Amino acid sequence: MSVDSDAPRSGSWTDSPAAANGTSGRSHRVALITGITGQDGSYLTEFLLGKDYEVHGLIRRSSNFNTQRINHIYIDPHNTHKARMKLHYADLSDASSLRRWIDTIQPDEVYNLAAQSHVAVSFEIPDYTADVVATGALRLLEAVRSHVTATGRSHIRYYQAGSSEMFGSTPPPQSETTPFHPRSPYAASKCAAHWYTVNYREAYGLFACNGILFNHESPRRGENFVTRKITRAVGRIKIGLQNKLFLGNLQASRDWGFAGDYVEAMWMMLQQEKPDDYVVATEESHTVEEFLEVAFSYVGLNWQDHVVIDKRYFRPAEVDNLKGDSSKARNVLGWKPKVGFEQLVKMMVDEDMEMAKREKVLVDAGYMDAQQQP
Ligand code: NDP
Ligand code: GDR
Repeated sequence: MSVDSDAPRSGSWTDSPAAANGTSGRSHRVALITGITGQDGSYLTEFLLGKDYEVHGLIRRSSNFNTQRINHIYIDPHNTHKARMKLHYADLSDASSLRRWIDTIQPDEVYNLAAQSHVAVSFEIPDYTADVVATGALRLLEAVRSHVTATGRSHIRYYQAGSSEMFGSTPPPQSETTPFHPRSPYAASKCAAHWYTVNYREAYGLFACNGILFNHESPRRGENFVTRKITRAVGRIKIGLQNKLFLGNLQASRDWGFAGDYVEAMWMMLQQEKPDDYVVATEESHTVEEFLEVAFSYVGLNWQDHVVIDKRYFRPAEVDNLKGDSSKARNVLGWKPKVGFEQLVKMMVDEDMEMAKREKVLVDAGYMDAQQQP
């Protein structure tokens, strides 16, 4: 996939003077997404393209392709009439790149989804996590604010990807009024990003919203988050490519929903008359052990025969119990989840069974080592 790093400074998708004043003269609404290559970025892009948006994604340079989750919706930018998703190199640690792309793209909506999003990893690389998750959000807010000041495009709307991890050790149910007590460098950084967003709303009148999203999963979930780690293992164990699954704390409880449902809530927040903050959750909580039970038994396996506890997957400080109260999002936005817990687990297992079957073909043909596991 090629990245349009040489995008025009003016062209069919840049703003007309009318749009600069807040009335869009363009035929499509324009969204800018950071973290477009991630789980949520891919679902949000599909959702916005379905609503006839033009979608610009900022991607970071990587030595390997990192666009697997959006390859299926990519159309070569040379095909100007059809390509409505465009990619540009930038990084949340590089303020100049953020400002440049905001000025060039002139988006109507900005979704800040980029993050070093792994809680356990944030204990290993706390400095970097704070730089991207906390200061990165500040850099993007500042790029939007200075763009608005320079152009008068005050209709621009900003979404910040907040997290239930911010509640940390505060007991459930957690709502917008529940105090934060973060338990990791990641969660503390998300708290900072949350308050930067509130501050830019109050200080500059920016239309800026925090979505406080509880865990959401899918077949596109990163393979080192616990749900996907489990469903990948279920597929591989069932097909005979793996026998053991090493995990940490099985008693942690999470409010797990489906990512496809949650990106809709992000969009809904930016369609309201006034900017505000919303909790998005299923309002049901399950332990990791319960997830194991549903996933393994679905394919006729007993998880106790395969799971081994490994201390290395325990965290220096754990978040024991998350369960959201999303009544505000349900009442004000009219949002509610469509996919329930069991349906989600089975959807992930089904997809990972298919992936394991494809892997088995490669292993049997000698193209892949069965030990190569996530
Ligand atoms: P992922 O980890 O799947 O995706 C993170 C994205 O951020 C990737 O596109 C990644 O790029 C990009 N990224 C990482 N570092 C940088 C950087 N320095 N500059 C630019 N881009 C960067 O996360 P999710 O899709 O699951 O989550 C989306 C957002 O929502 C994140 O901010 C996460 O913290 C937050 N969140 C997620 C929840 C969940 O349950 N999924 C719940 C609550 C909040 P690359 O592909 O190159 O790695
Ligand atoms: P979380 O998700 O930390 O909630 O953050 P993760 O799936 O990593 O952990 C959930 C719970 O499972 C326990 N656990 C393990 N976790 C992992 N990753 N690997 C293991 O082997 C394992 N064994 C047990 C963890 O201790 C934890 O209690 C996710 C991310 O998407 C964040 O970006 C987001 O903000 C929050 O969800 C809401």
